[in-house]
Amino acid sequence: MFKMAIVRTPGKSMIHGVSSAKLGAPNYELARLQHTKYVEALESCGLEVVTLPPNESFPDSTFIEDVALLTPYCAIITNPGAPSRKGEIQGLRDILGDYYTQIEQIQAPGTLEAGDIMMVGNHYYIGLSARTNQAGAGQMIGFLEKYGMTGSLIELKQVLHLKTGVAYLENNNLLVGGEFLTHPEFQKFHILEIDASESYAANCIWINGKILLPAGYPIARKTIESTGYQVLEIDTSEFRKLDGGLSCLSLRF
Ligand code: CIR
Repeated sequence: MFKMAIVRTPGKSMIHGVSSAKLGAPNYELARLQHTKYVEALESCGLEVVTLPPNESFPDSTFIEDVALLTPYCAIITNPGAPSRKGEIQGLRDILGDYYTQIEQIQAPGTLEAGDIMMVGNHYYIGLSARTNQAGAGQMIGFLEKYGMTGSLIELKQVLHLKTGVAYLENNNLLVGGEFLTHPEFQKFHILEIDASESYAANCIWINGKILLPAGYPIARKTIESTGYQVLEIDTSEFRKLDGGLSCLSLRF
C-alpha cells in the first residue's frame, strides 16, 4: 500500500518541454486543471499528497517520477539522461530528507530516469533506454541490493521509458503493449494486453487497489475492469503532448 505521493505543479515553461509527440504545445491552463484533478484522484485513493511549487527553470519538472526512486527502505536520486532535465534534482535531497534517512544518488557517467523503473514487490525492472544507461542501471542495482532488494535489466527499442509501455497492476497482473508483449521476462505474469490503437494507456498506475487510467481508452478500461479492479479515468491530454503520462506525474511511496 502507498501512503504518500509527491507531485510538482507544472510551470508555465512546460510549453517548452521535451517532446516527440507532434501533438502541439500543451495548453497551460488546462494542464493545471488536469494536474489538480490528478492530485484529487490520488487523494481519493487514500494518499497524502505533498505538492511542490512550479519550477519554471525546468519545463519538464512536473514529471517528477523521473528524478527519484522511492523504495520502502531508501530513496535514490537519479541523474536524468536528458540534458535539459539534469538540474531538476537540485533541492531534492532536502525535500526527500523529510521522509527518508537513507538517500543515495546516481552519479555520472551513469544516467537514469525512474520512468524506466517498474517495481514488482521487492524486484525492480530497469529499462535501458535513451535516458538510462548501463552505468546508471548498474549503480541502481547496487543500491537496491544494499537494502535487500533486487534489480534486472530490460532493453528498450522503441518507447521513451520502460513504463511508457508496461505497468504492473499487482496480483501478478501486467498491463503490456507493443515491444514488451512478447518479452521473455514478462511471460510469467498474467498479461493484460493493450491494443496497439491505445498504446498510451499502457502507462497506468495501481494505487491501493484502484487503477488510474488515462481518459479515453475504452478497450484498456474494459480489459482492466475484467480483472475486478475499480478504474478511475484521469484526463492527461496536455501531458501526453510532452510524452508524459500518469506515472510520470508523481512519486508514490
Ligand atoms: C521528457 O521527455 O523527459 C518529458 N517530456 C516526459 C517525461 C515522461 N516521464 C515518464 O515517462 N516517466
